[in-house]
Amino acid sequence: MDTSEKLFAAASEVIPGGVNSPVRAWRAVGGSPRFIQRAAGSTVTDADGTTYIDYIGSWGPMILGHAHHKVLYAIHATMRDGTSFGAPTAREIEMAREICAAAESVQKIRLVNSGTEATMTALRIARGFTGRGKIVKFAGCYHGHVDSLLVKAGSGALTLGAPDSAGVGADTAKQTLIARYNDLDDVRRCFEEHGDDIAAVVLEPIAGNMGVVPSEQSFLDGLRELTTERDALLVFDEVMSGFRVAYGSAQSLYGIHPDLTCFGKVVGGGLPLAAVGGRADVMDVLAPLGPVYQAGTLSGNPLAVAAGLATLKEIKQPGSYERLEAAGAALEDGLREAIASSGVRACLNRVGSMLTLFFGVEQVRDFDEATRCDTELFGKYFQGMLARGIYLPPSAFEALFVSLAHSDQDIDKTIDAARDTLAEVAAR
Ligand code: KE4
Repeated sequence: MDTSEKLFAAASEVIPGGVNSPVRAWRAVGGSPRFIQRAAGSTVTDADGTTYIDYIGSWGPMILGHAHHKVLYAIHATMRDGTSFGAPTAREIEMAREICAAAESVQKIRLVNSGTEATMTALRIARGFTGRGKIVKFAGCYHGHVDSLLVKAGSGALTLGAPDSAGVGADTAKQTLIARYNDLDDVRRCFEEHGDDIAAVVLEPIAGNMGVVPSEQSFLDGLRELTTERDALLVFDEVMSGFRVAYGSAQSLYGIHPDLTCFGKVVGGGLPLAAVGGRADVMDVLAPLGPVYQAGTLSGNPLAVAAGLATLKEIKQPGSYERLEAAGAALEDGLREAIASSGVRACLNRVGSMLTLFFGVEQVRDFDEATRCDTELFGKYFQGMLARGIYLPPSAFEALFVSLAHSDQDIDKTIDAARDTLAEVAAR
């Protein structure tokens, strides 16, 4: 047994499944998860000292690359004055102003500690503001482990083949209506059947949790029109796409103003920070102003806000998103060539620096098409790439993330590894 295997055995005695988040257990791809000891730039190094080019990037936050000196400095300079006060700080105003300036639709925000908290709060705000009970979500979208959103969920739930979690009460699930992603008629059906009781429609404007599946412009335009018409709120879950696909997030690419937006990952720079924000009249239902309660011991934590601000300041520099687009495009082109030369049936969806390779299918526009992909072949591809020093998300239903730290050499090495791995799996 190597060190990671020994650590996994030890972890499994005291942590369910040996991990603190299910997708990390590699159940979908086999083998024993690598226990990571350190990371820098585009690489992670495991407990045996093996270094890999990393495309998980902590599932999105590491857009600058790991251990960026400006982020580390910001954390270090902040922690000398203490780590948490449970009281307001000036830095939280700076973060709130930065998010409001970046996203036109956001007039006020509340900082929380995780994407799950952000989406959970967004639903409660929507129900409190509208006085209605039902929520429309889309099969394959994942919004964290909120009870009412763990219905036909993506990400780790889908990876483990459990898109509907146990433990979510039937009454709760009844309040969640499921529609097909990129299918406006399906949403209209929900409103025809439950229109006056729908508080909100929530979605990832660029889905990353059934693999990367971007919304179509007409779909989002239609959702905006329909929710406005029916006095329901439009909630964008940009926990993954926020500050990832553009500084103005996905909503700036589509020119849509949702009523509420959830942010996470990049906005915290790798520390626990997320946010829910939007129209001031909607956000003002939150306590202590309004009747919708929400709270958090570590909300707006000084270290997390400092790490997030340092990350946003750096990614905001001119040329950052152009570099991410160029690196993402180079990787996409190389992977497409490798697929073509291997003869393996696969398709690839990409938006900027987030992309997914789907095996065994020609296109993926929604959950049904995503779930037809060949997850077994993905497992073989994952292991082949790992053996060649490339560390991919251990699930066919996740996004691969390129960071500013990924060099042209990293991309070239990844493409070479993919070419060899695809040839290997095609030969089997
Ligand atoms: P967290 O509670 O994990 O911070 O955020 C939940 C969440 C909400 N919305 C979207 C669009 C998300 O992608 C996520 C979390 N993403 C997964 C990976 N796809 C986190 C990784 C994990 O669960 O370990």
